[in-house]
Amino acid sequence: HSADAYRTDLMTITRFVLNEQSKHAESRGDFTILLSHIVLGCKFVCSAVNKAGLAKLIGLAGETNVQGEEQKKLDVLSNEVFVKALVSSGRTCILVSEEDELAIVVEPSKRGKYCVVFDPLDGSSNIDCGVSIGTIFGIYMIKDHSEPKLEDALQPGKNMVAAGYCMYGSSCTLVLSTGSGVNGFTLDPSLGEFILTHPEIKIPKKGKIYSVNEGNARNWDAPTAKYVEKCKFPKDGSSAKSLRYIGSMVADVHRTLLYGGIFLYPADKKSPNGKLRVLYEVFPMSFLMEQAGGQAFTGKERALDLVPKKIHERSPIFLGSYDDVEEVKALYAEEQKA
Ligand code: P6P
Repeated sequence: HSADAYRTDLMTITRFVLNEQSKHAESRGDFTILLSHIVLGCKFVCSAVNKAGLAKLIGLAGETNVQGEEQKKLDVLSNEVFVKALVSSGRTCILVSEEDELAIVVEPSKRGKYCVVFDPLDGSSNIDCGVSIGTIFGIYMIKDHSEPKLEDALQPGKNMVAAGYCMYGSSCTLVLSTGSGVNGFTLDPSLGEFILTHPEIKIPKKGKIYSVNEGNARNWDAPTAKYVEKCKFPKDGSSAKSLRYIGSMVADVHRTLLYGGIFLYPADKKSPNGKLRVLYEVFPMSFLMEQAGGQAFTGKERALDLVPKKIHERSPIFLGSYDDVEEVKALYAEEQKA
């Protein structure tokens, strides 16, 4: 009976958010409207990514983005889709995209009370070989005042009201937190709806997997080197962890969230702040990890406490199962004392 009930009682992401919404008496549906526009963007990118091979969308757009990386057509397309969807929602006032050097201030007639930071297509270097890639986003509420200011986007991650990612892989999965837990939704292409498939995701307290680019090992600092050594040659007789590294943050983080373990992109001599961007990679993933019972650490502090100074600044990040990140914190604390 329960199976039948489930099939007819489809919990779509929109219904889910409306239910969440009803818990906040004062809200007037603005967040639901904003989210529905983000969902629309994800559906579009999902279809474009799946058609990429056929539609010859692959290949360089000839321009390079602010990161100095070759910009593939799908990057450009995805960014335009999300910017247009967010502006047309009428619920945003300032946007930060990985693809745009400057923050986008929304025209006055279309302004709302949210700031959205996003990477429209993270892991895009993997597009051509079909590895899963994704959209990552974080949402802040703006303090009421006349003109949107850059500091509205430079808030610590703990101020986020919501965060999530959409992974474009064998299926299209959207993982979202609005501050009371983490839920996963899978796109049913026949309905064009995201259906609740992973209710109340909780990350295992400890995991058996570590996820890092070992190719950078020569440049790691001592605590990171010690931690990775411990994963490979545990002293306490426990079994070594497995290494799983896809090189696409959304895919590596999604696996970590569901299976447990730790994902790390540490600082190294070449990149003292690591590689991943604070606003639209580190903060949203750290927000999700904490909401799922895990934690996120920069090597110095709780990731969500960091106050960014620039919209594209980077930070080292260690995130995942609570106990695994705790071990990293202990090693950095030891180094502080030494
Ligand atoms: P590396 C992809 O380009 C990305 O921004 C993240 O998605 C991914 O986690 C990271 O870079 C991979 O970096 O240096 O290991 O190739």
